[in-house]
Amino acid sequence: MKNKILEILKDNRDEFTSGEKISEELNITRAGVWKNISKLREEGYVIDSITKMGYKLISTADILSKEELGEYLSTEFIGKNIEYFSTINSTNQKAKEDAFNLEDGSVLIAEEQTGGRGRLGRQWISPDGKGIWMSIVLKPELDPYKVSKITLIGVVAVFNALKNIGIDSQIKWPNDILINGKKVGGILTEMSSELNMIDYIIMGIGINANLDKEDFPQDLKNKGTSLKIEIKREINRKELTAKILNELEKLYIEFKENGDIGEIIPILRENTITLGKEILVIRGKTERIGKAIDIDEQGELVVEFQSGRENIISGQVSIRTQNGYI
Ligand code: BT5
Repeated sequence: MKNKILEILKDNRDEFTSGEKISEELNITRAGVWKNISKLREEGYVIDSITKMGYKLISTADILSKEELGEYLSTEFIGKNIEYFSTINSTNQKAKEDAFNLEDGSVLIAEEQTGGRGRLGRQWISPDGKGIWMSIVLKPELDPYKVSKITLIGVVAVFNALKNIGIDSQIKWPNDILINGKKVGGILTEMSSELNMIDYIIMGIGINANLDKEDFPQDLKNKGTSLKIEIKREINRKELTAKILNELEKLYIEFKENGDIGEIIPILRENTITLGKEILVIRGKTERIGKAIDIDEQGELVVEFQSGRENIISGQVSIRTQNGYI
């Protein structure tokens, strides 16, 4: 009901709409209208009310609900189903729990995560109302072995969306987005599959949009940052979220056809700061030093080790440079 009232107010933004009109249109009592207006105000919507004239929407809330994202989204299926949470442990976790009942392209999004996760059991800090913490459920009919590439699609979707709003970023292969050498976002791809069939993929995307310096714990202050800190202005999270989903759908449709990511390889090659660097390739307990020399047509990182060249598939390893995070 609350959302229907919001819709009416949005459709009539230039004028006051009387409580009577709303109550008639939606077949609820005037008290019911008032109760829902109060709920909207609690969420952050600024709604003017004048006796005898009714209600007028002054400004919308800075929240990533379906209603707010809708006006920026231009997708066919990604985000057609959006599940919004003001707080949750982890959107990836929830998406995994519900995956079999969620349609292809469903998006779970939260204002805050209390147990946000990175790769290999790491933590992802996700403070309230400041970032973009979302998971997209994908169900392509592809061989499971092709799936590791999908992380790169996520990274490029974020990179393109940032560019689209005028922000230059860098990619750290395979799943990080950096600005000025510090991490502003990361992708966590998880999958459930049979031998030759994917049940579902959960692509978790975390973007530090409007975090302030004090939101980062001490050990992250030197390697993590936010868009707001770097470009010194508040980011419109709704716009950026929708642009990421718009970009993701474009790239994903190509990928879904045949599992090919040829189109994004030039973007990766040009913007991956890992290339040309001495890196530490960490796989479980083994660490090897090599030089990252290229990204091949499959999106694999080509590394020159002392023992010769090897291709590294995303998902297998962590990469560090000799002198710090990038
Ligand atoms: C990632 O892991 O970069 C994947 C992050 C995915 C987060 C999204 S949010 C929505 C969805 N739901 C979830 O629960 N997760 C996904 P990884 O490459 O393993 O990086 C994790 C490491 O980055 C940590 O060990 C910290 O050192 C650092 N870190 C943690 N929180 C951070 C933050 N907000 N910004 C920058 N660095 C962070």
